[in-house]
Amino acid sequence: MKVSTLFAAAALLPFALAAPSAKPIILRDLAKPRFFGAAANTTFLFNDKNYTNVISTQFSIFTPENEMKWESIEPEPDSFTFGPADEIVRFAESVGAKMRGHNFMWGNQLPPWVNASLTATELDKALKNHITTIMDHYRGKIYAWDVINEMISDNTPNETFKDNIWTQKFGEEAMPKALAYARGGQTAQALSDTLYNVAKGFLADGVPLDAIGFQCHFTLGQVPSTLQQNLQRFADLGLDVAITELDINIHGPANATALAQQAQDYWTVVDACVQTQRCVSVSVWGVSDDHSWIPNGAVLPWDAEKQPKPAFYAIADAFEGKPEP
Ligand code: 9MR
Repeated sequence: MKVSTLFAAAALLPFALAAPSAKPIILRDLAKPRFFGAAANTTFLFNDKNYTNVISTQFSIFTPENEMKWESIEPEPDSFTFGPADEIVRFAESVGAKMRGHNFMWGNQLPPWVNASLTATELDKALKNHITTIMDHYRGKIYAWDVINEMISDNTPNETFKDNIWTQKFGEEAMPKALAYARGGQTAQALSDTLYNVAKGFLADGVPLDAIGFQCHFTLGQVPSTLQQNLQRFADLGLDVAITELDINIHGPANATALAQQAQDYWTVVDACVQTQRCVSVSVWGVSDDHSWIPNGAVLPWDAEKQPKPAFYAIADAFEGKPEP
């Protein structure tokens, strides 16, 4: 009798000691019916407890930061390394989150064997095999694929497509080819008019394009004021749209003023999605500032200690339809 009383007392203790706290803010819940996502990275997934904690609770969709890129997943011809990407897919399943696949056709992070010495026919065969093998492996597990990544030239309107192995070998047939092999899309602003015309032309030609992803790697204070309009015009073509790689680079000291501006910028981007009926998700490119591809930009909604920054609360407000901070 005495023992059980003691147990009960011990079990109650933590609750008794815990300060009464407000309901935790869970962005994946606030985002509904949209998804709130992050780029996930196996280097940190189970190796940084606080990262694991945030990534397990806040997101409803993940993009592998590098694990599905060509050099990682098919480093040798027809020899696939699915392990690390599978790890993220299993993790997503375990927390009830969806997956974005990233990516099939890109000029970067290609293995040495995918090079200009391949003939167009050989490259075509390799592309088809790459896309179909990976899609077969992940059949039913991927909500959306970034089939095409960064193919519109930065030098538009002088040039429509980037100069890379795909455009060198296939010319303007490159993107339709990838989409036809995958049936699926991705890209972004001054590029946007070009992309818009390309997308419109594709749809008129019956190319199976479903959606456009907008990366949104922005500099502090420079979110385009036309973002929502831009999302809307693609949506009006009958395409789904998504914010796929959001981060805001402070480029300087992360003082209170910068953090407040960053919060406002995050709010603006998330609100643009919320105001666009066909915008299906907002994904941040990473989770916490210490594990970003931009090492010193304080770009993400959680700081290096995995504490929520003002941007985190601004995202919550935007998903909830509350005014900007
Ligand atoms: O965040 C990724 C970083 O870890 C890689 O080193 C880099 C290699 O090119 O790619 C980064 O992710 C890119 C994404 O795949 C496509 N859009 C731009 C992202 C940032 O460079």
